[in-house]
Amino acid sequence: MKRVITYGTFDLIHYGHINLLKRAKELGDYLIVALSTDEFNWNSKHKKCYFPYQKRQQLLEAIRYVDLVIPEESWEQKAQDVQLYKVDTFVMGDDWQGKFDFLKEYCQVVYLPRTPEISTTQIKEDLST
Ligand code: C2G
Repeated sequence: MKRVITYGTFDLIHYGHINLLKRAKELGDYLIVALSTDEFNWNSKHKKCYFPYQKRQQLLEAIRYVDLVIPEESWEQKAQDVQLYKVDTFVMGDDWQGKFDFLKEYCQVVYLPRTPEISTTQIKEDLST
C-alpha cells in the first residue's frame, strides 16, 4: 500500500483544496491529511480559522480521497510523521516549492500546482465587501 501525506489548514474548504487532495490520493492508495490545529494556526501561522479543528476534521473526513486525519501541532513534526506512518510520498501545493525538500531523506517529495484563482483569503475578502 502506497501511503501519501499532506498538511494544511483547510479552512472554508474549497475546490482548490479538493483538487490538491484528489491529485495527492492519485499518487498512492492511502492519503493522510495532517490538519493544522487551532493553536498551531494561531500561534505559528497567525491564521484565525473560521471553523474550529473538529469541524475542519469532519469536513475532511467526508472527502472520498481522505483516509485519515491527524493533527498538525508544530512545524517540526513532519519527519517524525513520515516515519511513524510509513509514508512513501509527501505532497504539498507549489506555494511551498522547495520548503520541505529535507524530507527527501525519508520519502518522495512532490509539489503540485495550486489552483490559482481560489483561496480562503479571497473567499473571506469577497464575502466582506
Ligand atoms: N491549495 C491549492 N490550491 C489553492 C489553495 C490551497 O492547491 N487554491 C493547497 C495548498 O498549496 C496546500 C493545501 O491546499 O498544499 C492546503 O492549503 P492551506 O489550508 O492554505 O494550507 P497552508 O496554510 O498552506 O498550511 O505545514 C504545512 C502547512 O500546514 C500548510
